[in-house]
Amino acid sequence: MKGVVIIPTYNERENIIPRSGGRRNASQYGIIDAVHKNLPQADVLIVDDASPDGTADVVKQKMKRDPKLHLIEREGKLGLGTAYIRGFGWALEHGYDYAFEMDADFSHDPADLPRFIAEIQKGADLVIGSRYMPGGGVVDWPAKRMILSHYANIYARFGTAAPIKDMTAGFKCYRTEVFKHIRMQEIETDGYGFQIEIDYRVWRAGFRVREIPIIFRDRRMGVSKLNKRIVWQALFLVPRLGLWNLWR
Ligand SMILES: Nc1nc2c(ncn2[C@@H]2O[C@H](COP(=O)(O)OP(=O)(O)OP(=O)(O)O)[C@@H](O)[C@H]2O)c(=O)[nH]1
Ligand SMILES: [Mg+2]
Repeated sequence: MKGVVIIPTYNERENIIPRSGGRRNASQYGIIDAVHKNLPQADVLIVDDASPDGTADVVKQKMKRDPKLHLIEREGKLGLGTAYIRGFGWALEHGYDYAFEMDADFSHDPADLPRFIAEIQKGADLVIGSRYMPGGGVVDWPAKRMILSHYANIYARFGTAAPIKDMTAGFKCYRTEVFKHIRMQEIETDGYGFQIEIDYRVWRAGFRVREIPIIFRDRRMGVSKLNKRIVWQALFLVPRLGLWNLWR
């Protein structure tokens, strides 16, 4: 099985090349090396949106020595949703059997990667790394974000009726076959809304969705990109998906 870990980036230079100095312990790996270390068989695809901090330049430097690293550069900050859609298309074109969604900022622990593959091998089409099931959780987040995320998930689950406990999760693995059956070009949501909408569509299409517990940590380096627009978009998306259920 051929796999790729897709990592969208906007100003994540420090998570790709950690600051020099100090001992080189495991936590000082950059995210690309950490993925290779934990899942040596998979490639990595970075989808960068012309990050002003020069993220793409450091990726290009690494590519000279890393044949398993790939880069798509987009012309500006076009959002996480379309970055993933672009990456999914690329994974299909290049014949990968599975593709991951993963953040660059170490909120998602690269050591968890093999557990997702185990579920794909058992027959899952989409494996979601879930914070809201026994064994899962969130560490180091400010109380405000914990509360927002918790209620957003209750709202999304009841509003869409999808039997998924963590619908805003962004650490996932898909069998790429799934991408052939989901009309990606219809998805216009970004951020959390994107995660909810794609999970909903995969579930509605009859694919096998499986959740595994993960611990999510606050970003290691760099600044947050969460904004109000993303929250509002997710708020309006849920009733829209709920209405779809009644309609079909
Ligand atoms: N290509 C691309 N990547 C993005 C964009 N927005 C966010 N990302 C990346 O998507 C991943 C998740 O975004 P984050 O900003 O970490 O979202 P979050 O975890 O909800 O919030 P913070 O960690 O607090 O910022 C990170 O790797 C970001 O660099 C975007 O517009 N384009
Ligand atoms: Mg983050």
